[in-house]
Amino acid sequence: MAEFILYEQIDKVGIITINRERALNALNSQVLDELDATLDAVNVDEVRCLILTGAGEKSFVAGADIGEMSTLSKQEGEAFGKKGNDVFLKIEKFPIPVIAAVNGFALGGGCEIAMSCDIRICSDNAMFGQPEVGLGITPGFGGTQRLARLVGAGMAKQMIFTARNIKADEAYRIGLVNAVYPQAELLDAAKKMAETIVRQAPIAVRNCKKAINEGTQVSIDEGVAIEEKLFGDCFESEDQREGMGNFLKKKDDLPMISLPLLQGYCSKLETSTGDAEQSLGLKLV
Ligand code: CO8
Repeated sequence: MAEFILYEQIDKVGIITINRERALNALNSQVLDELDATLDAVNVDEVRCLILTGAGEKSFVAGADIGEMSTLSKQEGEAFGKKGNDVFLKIEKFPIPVIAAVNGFALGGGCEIAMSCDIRICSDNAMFGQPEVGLGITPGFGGTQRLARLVGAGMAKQMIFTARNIKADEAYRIGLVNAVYPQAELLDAAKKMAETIVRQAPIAVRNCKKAINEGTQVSIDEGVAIEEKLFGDCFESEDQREGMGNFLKKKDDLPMISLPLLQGYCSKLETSTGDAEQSLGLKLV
């Protein structure tokens, strides 16, 4: 039984909560191990989207545990970096989408774990930053890499070199988060987004994640080749047959109208037959 990680499944959505509130959910080795084990235990045939958040209303994750790091040797430092990186890469490559609901401080390792998720939304009291250089270290859980990829090298360098924390509105402005919500509404907003995702065709969603993740690391030619392969993979699947079948069926179910009638109607409204067909939900016969 995990001490610092809570896991809850609501229908097809899994919610992972980092639950070490007395240390503002800072990541020590135990938290990382428990998070790793929790991810391994998620049944991805049942769960189609994950939400990652922190316990309480003050902090998402206030970084890697400074107490634990303070006495590390060079080798131990590197090993601790690898431990975090392995878990964060597992999140990034997780077969289903992961939404970070950033409910407060996301500093150092906290900003880094949020960036390993597919989508970030945050509360209005959230604060992001990579304060490592002030502690005499570099970001060690992927911050130099993911921040530069997300907000551009110039902005990432400014944030990392100055160790300046930024508030939710600035994080939104630079594209580090997709949306900002009042604290009390954040988790519901994350659930709503997750519910919208789980209503889509699951194989297609997984393939989109893979195509974006893999495609953004390579040339455009290689990227579109990755997409072609994953696009092709969707065909002959139940999702594709059902998804396209439903669309065509809906078209069949539309009320019918003859061309002369539609033309007469359109000339009165001064609109095109195509527009009228669409906006009125009619099928031309
Ligand atoms: N590590 C350990 N404990 C922490 C951390 C942390 N990162 N952050 C907060 N805490 C603890 C505090 O020590 C305190 O514990 P206690 O009550 O026992 O004294 C408790 O949480 C509450 O914190 P504060 O009293 O400081 O709360 P405030 O509201 O006054 O301040 C802050 C909140 C501003 C978030 C402040 O706690 C702070 O600055 N925390 C540190 C933030 C930080 O620098 N994070 C980056 C850490 S470095 C990092 O993440 C590197 C990642 C890569 C590692 C690679 C390894 C090789």
